[in-house]
Amino acid sequence: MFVQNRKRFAKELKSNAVAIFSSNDVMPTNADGHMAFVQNSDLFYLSGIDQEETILVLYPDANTKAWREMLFLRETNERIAVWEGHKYTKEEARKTSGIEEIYWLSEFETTFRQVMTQAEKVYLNTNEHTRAIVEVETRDARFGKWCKEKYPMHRYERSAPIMHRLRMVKSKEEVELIKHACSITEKGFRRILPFVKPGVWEYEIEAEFIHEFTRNRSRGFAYGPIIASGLDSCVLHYVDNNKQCKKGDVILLDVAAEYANYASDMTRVVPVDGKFTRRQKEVYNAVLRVFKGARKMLVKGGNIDKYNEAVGHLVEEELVKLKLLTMADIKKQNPAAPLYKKYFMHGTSHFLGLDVHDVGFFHLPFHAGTVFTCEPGIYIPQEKIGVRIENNILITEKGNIDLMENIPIEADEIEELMNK
Ligand SMILES: [Mn+2]
Repeated sequence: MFVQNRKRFAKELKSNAVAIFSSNDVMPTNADGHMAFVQNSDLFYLSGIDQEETILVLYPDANTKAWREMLFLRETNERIAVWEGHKYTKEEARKTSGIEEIYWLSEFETTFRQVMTQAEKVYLNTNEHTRAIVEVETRDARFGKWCKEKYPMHRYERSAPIMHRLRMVKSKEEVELIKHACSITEKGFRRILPFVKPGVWEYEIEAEFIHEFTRNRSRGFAYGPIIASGLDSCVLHYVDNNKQCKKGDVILLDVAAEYANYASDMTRVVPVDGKFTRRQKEVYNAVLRVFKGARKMLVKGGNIDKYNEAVGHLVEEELVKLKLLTMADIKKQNPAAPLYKKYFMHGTSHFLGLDVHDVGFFHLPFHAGTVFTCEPGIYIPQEKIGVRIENNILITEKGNIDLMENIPIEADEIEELMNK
């Protein structure tokens, strides 16, 4: 998979160009603490190396064959082995990445200097995710500054647009990994259904999920889990997960597992006492109809603006049935600020892959091989009912496949499993 990924990337480069990718930093906390390491997704996509202080250099047109693909690793020693544990040996890195030329980091500057005497263009990697707020300088950014200062006369190019195009279309292998992440998420959801009872604490539900994820070889949550009961089911990014769940309330669960660095992303809503009230079920089924309608529209050639507009109309219809809006209100509304947004204020879909909000281009038509989330919702704070239903959908040549089709979604099935 990583060999193929590099081949695809190399094809997109201009002639006589070198591209450099750096791993992420190990992020500090306090004192001598640090956060769990999270690899740079582009470096991982192109090498499979999940280790700090790694540099990947790709120079497909190099005359010197050894320069076409090079990987620089942190040199391990007995002390590191004792204190931090195992790090990649050159042989292991070769096996994982399929790259022949593996060096220690100490050799980087001299090797890179030689490469730069021949390469004319340099592709640097920047975080160009549309929603990224980058306050902390990344290793990629630091390298870019260093490189431009040291080699000011080269022509600089951006890797990000290439990476976004490549990563938005998943290979068979990637789809299998996302599917596997979905299947672990399913196990977690099935585990908590009979566990949820009035009086349970939100963090206890979180603990059940992580137990199931970890024992299935997931490294954990694909993103900060949202376990939101009662009024907080209407808070889109509630992550406190510290309340006791009360009889008569719903719990919104936006929780999913990662597997092999690939994310899944699921949302379900369950009644605390195992039985939805009539009104809760009405809202739940309204969102479920919107979900099913939206899912049908995730097909090759689709357009995100038209899709969002169409989903908006489905939500409008349901809001009228729920007596939250009237047709008269809708006829008078400002089309630039439709009234349904009061109850459904977020987008319906985002790209999914190595990152939960994966990279990709929304201005391009939907591609076969893209995995989208489908996650409509209706939030009614005055009734303490927030419902979002979210599955992960693979667009194919002729339609789509719901990668979470095995995860219980019908209200009746959820109730049944809770009362088993
Ligand atoms: Mn999502």
